[in-house]
Amino acid sequence: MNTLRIDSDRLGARIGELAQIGALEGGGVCRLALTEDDRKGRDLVCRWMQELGLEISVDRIGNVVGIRKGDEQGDPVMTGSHIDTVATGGAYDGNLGVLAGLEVVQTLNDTGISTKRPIAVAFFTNEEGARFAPDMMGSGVHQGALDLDEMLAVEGIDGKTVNDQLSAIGYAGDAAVGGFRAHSYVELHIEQGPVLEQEDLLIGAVTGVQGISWTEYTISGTSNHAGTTPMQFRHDPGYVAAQISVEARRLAAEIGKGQVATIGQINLNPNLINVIPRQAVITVDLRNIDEALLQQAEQKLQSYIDEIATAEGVQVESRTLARFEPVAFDPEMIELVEQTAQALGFSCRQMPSGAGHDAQMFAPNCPTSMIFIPSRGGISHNIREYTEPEQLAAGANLLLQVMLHRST
Ligand code: HGY
Ligand code: MN
Ligand code: MN
Repeated sequence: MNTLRIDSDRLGARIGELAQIGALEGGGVCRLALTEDDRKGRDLVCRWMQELGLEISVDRIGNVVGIRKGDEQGDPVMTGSHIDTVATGGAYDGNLGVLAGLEVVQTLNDTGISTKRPIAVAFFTNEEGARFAPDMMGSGVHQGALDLDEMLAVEGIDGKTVNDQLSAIGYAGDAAVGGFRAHSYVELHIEQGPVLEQEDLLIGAVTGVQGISWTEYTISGTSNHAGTTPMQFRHDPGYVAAQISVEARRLAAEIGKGQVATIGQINLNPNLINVIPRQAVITVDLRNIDEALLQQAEQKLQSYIDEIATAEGVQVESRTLARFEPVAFDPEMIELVEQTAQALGFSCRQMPSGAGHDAQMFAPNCPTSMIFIPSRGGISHNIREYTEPEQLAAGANLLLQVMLHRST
């Protein structure tokens, strides 16, 4: 194993500087996709890419790719992630993968090491899907899994479209989408779960990503007076939304085998204490590593909703916001991550990802895997998200070695 190592202080300083953009009072980061803060974050990372001599391209959905030339032409060995966050995000989710990629480049620049293959570092538009669904939007378009025009037309939770907001922040690029191919893709990311910490391990060699199903249900009933309307005459969307929430939890327990269900949004209209709601809008996030079980969860929930809607005399319209099947990463890449971790003396285990990632969009098109490092308390999508500097450094050093191996 060579003695090349990243500069962990420099990596930490970049993570800290980027986290200032969209910083929340009391900690954490809010940098929702295609907002003014996203623009500022993009500008900063592009400046760093420029300073590192990368050749920068911006594509039609705002993905940004910086390429370090290789001795030979050809598909690059690629890394990257996202710099958009959820509204109550942390400094590491996504950001780490992009900045560790820049740190790999700077380490190679500083030591004058050239690689046979080009190296690419990217950040992808709207990985989170929190403002504009689906998640992994930019990487999905970049790799041809999602349609550009459909995604540009997506309206966000604030009624604005991707297309408008992309132009508003000045990142509607002209590079084509869908055809970019990497030689291989490896992404460093915090685990965002409790496994590595609980097993006192440093590295996760990620085997794949579980299936994701996001559905929005709009429930329409009869608004009425809270005091004068006898219970048997009610058609209450709020009550049906509450039942869906309870059933989703029960269903996850019944199916088991890693099935998860989350009600992230419930909006009532008019949302007043003494008015039976006219409408309720609820979102359901179902996930499972097993596609058949995920379909079972979807079907069982839908039948339950049909039943209670009839009983309550309300109408329910459903809209699919995201649907991605489980993805398996490349066995050779997984083994490379694992063996390189062991060669570096890092404890390591293979594990699937509970969260969606840009890497899953590359998996059908090139050998792909991911590197996980621990999340303190297994916490993420929460302002208390934290990972130790030594763990960040280990992840970035492993990324350096894996990318060196693939590009020389
Ligand atoms: O939802 C997810 O799994 C990711 O954070 N976009
Ligand atoms: Mn992420
Ligand atoms: Mn996330």
